[in-house]
Amino acid sequence: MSASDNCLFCGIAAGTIPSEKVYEDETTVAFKDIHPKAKVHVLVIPRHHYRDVAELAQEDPAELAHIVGIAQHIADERFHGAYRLEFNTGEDAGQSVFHVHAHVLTGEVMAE
Ligand code: IU
Repeated sequence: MSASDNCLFCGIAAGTIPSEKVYEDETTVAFKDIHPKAKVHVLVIPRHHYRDVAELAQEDPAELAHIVGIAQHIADERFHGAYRLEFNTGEDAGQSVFHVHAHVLTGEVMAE
């Protein structure tokens, strides 16, 4: 069994688990976080399973750059290009889903 067999976000990427998608292309999916922490809170994920941003950066840096570009595009459309981008990495940093995801927080002025 591979790491992706029981992965929630692999299911969302494949469309077998429902989500509110805001963007998708061949390699990447963006969908609304179910517990939004900002007016706009979108998760951007590669379709391919990587555990965290460190593994993604190592294995497919072009995909990481693509994810940043999608975050920028969402913020350009929703909030004049201003956004916060978070990759929680490791359980002690708050990572709870071990399929890399960028939190894109935007749509309102953010406190520090
Ligand atoms: P974290 O960085 O791994 O803690 O982020 C996981 C996020 O996934 C968190 O913000 C959840 O609200 C979100 N999420 C989701 O959008 N849909 C789900 O079915 C589940 C978690 I489980």
